[in-house]
Amino acid sequence: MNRRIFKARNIQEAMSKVKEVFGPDAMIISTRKIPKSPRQPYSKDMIEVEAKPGKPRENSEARAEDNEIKLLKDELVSIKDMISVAGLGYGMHNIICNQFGSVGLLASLLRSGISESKAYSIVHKACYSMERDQKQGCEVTSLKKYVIKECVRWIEAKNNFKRDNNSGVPHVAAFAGPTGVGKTTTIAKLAAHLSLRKKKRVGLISIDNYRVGAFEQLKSYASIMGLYCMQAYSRDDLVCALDRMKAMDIVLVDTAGHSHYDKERMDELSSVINGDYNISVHLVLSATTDFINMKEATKAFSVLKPDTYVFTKIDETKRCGKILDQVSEFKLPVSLMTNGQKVPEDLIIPDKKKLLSIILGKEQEAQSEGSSRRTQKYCKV
Ligand SMILES: Nc1nc2c(ncn2[C@@H]2O[C@H](COP(=O)(O)OP(=O)(O)OP(=O)(O)O)[C@@H](O)[C@H]2O)c(=O)[nH]1
Ligand SMILES: [Mg+2]
Repeated sequence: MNRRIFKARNIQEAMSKVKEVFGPDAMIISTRKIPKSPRQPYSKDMIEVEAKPGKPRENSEARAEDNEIKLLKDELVSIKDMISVAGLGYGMHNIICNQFGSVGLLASLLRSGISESKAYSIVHKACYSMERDQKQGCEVTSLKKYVIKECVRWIEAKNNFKRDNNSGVPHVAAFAGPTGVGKTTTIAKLAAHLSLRKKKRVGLISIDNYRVGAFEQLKSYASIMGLYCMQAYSRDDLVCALDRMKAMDIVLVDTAGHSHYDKERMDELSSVINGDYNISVHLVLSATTDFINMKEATKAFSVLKPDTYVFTKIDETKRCGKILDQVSEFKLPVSLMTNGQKVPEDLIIPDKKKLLSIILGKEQEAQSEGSSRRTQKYCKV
């Protein structure tokens, strides 16, 4: 028998019954709450789960049934997904019984690294919008589309380095963030992109006077690309360096990484880059950092009034979903992402679609498909 109905008191119990009969690869077809009999109004709540084995059987009957089930593909939920969702709070029991179609979507948001509360709120709102449209007689698409729409609402991408500069003064962009997140490397990648591909006049300034060799690191990239590079020790030095670079289209300023708990260094940095020079600030965060630490770093670096986010090291995690938590908590557009150590290749200037596919993990899925594509990078600028 390919399909079977299981009755249980809760999802967890139903899942263990399904697993016992069909094994860990079982697929869940539907769930529902069993209505109470009027003769037994005080009986315990019971649920019903319809499941099938995970691997199709080789006979024609099973194949015919699988074709039928293929039509429901998006509605099928693996036992693993069901267990991961059933273990959460947030009224999951109701979602599983009343909005079964959303369980797979919820599990997939969780797998991409979006927090439980955010994933739940996205799916909940998507279900609500879909029901509202149905009630109003509007044509509705799949729930998946409503979920995507809900995710898109939170994200914004902005190519901050594209603007044509007719103002006569260079666009000055400073990159700040915790230690070792990839500020200098990102500047080198962006400088190469802007100067070699976009034919802009690019200047580099390092105000990192803490780490030994920091200036030399930036300078060596500058010499390879034939770019002008200066070091500044103070606000006055920076003003002087900017004055000498006033013929540039864009000046990229590298700052020293420091702990976001170091208030003194934060104030010092703020006094150098904030002020009347109209310097845009880009907060660089590593995608490998957990959401709590990202949040704390953002709070601390907010004294610099950042204009955009730069998310680095997305190649080092399969869970970029936390970026959605981050951008919805502290709303700023994403200007750049980086996906590797290679300069200048590993740089992405995302549009909204690209950003969403990275957040939802679609890029990584594509990357791990097939050996020829395995070495391919996400997208080059
Ligand atoms: N895997 C990976 N590594 C990266 C990426 N970007 C930078 N790195 C590596 O991260 C390390 C630190 O990079 P830096 O550019 O020196 O970082 P930083 O933020 O300037 O560091 P401090 O100035 O010391 O705060 C280097 O080994 C880089 O090659 C990336 O996108 N992916
Ligand atoms: Mg650096």
